[in-house]
Amino acid sequence: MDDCIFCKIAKGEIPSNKAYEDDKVLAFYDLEPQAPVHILIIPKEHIVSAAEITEENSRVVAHIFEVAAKLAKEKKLDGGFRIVSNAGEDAGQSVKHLHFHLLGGRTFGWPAG
Ligand code: DGP
Repeated sequence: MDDCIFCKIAKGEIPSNKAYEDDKVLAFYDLEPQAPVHILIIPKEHIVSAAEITEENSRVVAHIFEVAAKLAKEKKLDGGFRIVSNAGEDAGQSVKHLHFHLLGGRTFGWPAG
């Protein structure tokens, strides 16, 4: 996707503060952190949102959760953490490339905050 900002970040065309990278996924620090630790984990392939996860592309989602668990350990989020994926307008998804927010380092309200 030529005009997708997260595709550009995944390709290194736009710089990011990386937390983890391999051939399938990239994790980088959110520009507008909502918690002491706020990392975005994205598939390198363009998937619009969680609404577009299928049998064909879901393997990378499992991998993203493995990376999230590894990062949570690395960042010592021993008290807990939250993983959020906003999908679509009602959820406030602002970037139309599947991403998972890994948030930690504070306590969280439910369902928001
Ligand atoms: P969402 O609202 O769920 O679509 O989250 C998108 C997040 O992406 C939001 O927390 C801000 C972050 N973000 C947007 N553009 C950039 C960028 O260019 N670099 C980084 N590091 N984060 C970005």
